[in-house]
Amino acid sequence: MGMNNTPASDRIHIGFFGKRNAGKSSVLNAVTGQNLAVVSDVKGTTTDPVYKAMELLPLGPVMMIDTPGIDDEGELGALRMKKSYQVLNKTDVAVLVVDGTAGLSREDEELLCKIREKKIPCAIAWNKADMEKAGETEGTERTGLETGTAGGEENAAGCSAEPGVLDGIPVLPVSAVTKEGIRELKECLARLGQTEENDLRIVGDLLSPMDFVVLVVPIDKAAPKGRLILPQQQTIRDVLETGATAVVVRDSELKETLEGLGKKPKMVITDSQAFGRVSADTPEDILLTSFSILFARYKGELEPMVEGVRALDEIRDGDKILVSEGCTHHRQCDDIGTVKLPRWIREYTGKEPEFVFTSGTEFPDDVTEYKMIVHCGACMLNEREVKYRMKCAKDQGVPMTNYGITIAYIHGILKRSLEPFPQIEALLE
Ligand SMILES: Nc1nc2c(ncn2[C@@H]2O[C@H](COP(=O)(O)OP(=O)(O)OP(=O)(O)O)[C@@H](O)[C@H]2O)c(=O)[nH]1
Ligand code: SF4
Ligand SMILES: [Mg+2]
Repeated sequence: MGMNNTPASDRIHIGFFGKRNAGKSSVLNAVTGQNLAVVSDVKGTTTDPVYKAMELLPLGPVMMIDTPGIDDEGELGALRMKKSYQVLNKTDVAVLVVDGTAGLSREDEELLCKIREKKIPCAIAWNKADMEKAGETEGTERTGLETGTAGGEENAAGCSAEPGVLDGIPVLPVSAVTKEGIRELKECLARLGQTEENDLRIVGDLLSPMDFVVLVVPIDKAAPKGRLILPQQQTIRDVLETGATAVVVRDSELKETLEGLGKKPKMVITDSQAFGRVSADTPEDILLTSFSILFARYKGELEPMVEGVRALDEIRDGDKILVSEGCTHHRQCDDIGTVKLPRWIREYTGKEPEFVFTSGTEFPDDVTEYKMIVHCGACMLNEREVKYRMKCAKDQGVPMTNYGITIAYIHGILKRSLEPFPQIEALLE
């Protein structure tokens, strides 16, 4: 089935937020047409974010996320709220579900503030419209969902918004029970989720049709069985899309392959871990770079990450270094972050820094205690989440870099691997 082939990190993340019992889980179920999330009249039913990858027409591959209520009480409640706010960091489109019979609350307003601050496209689902209707006098039939009309504007200050717009955010009356307004909500989400076509390429913009590119993929025990990892697949795909030729080899076959190719390749792209050997086996007149550098550039992070790695030269004994991984099940990352990287950093700096590790969705809000942050390749995180983490670091003045760039820097090959990008290479001078 095609729909499961889109990597989670490339899916548009749609998060449903709101107070307990507003009907977040119910509206999510109605939008997806599936019973994905548990619904009940007990407040606080959803205690952990629930993720579901699916195809949502007319938008395409999405990640639907149900969240715990943002008005929870007590210590456990605070923890649940924190989880919801963490989801917000990776949300591309937010749906604020409001119990229309109760109106907009202080918690809703606070969330809207955050959503605006983060510039997340948002819609308000004014839920339980079926109940509202029961209380209405006959003949006051609403005209529906004229998104963009000024009708709701005057509600901005008050708490009794009606269908229309609230501070530029569309407000849609829906009922998870009768399904009224659900189709309109879906269409609205599709509009909000449309990202500007970006023409960023992984490597294609550096190639011409019929160029040869040699990709070096070590098949060691850390490599997943029976397949290539996603960044490798995506790079091959991008090479092919350009009309260039991808030759894929292990590091052990690179030298002979280059000799036997009969044509000088435009570029060699290697896994960072094999950089040492690959650099030695690749003649100086062939451009050499790594998957992680290409991906950092693709995500717009190459420059800050290259700047960030220089903090290694200022490390002293006892300085704290945060090593952060994007997921908790990471066969392909194996012991790089926890074992090898700390060893290499100790060897390179000749110092004894203190390493602190986080993984998965944990990423500290306050990173001021760290001298630098070394993040994994973040292949499982979506763009918004990575940008959020980088912004945290930047706002607090903490240099941040990634594994691949750190490994290349420590082994003295970063400069060479930046050759295809002269402006960024210049940062190392
Ligand atoms: N009449 C009516 N009831 C609804 C509607 N949507 C949800 N409900 C009811 O409201 C209650 C709460 O719904 P949930 O979907 O569990 O609410 P939630 O926001 O996910 O709540 P928590 O997970 O506890 O934060 C349930 O009893 C639902 O049946 C609606 O559109 N109309
Ligand atoms: S690079 Fe990060 S997100 Fe990707 S598998 Fe490794 S630890 Fe997980
Ligand atoms: Mg729920």
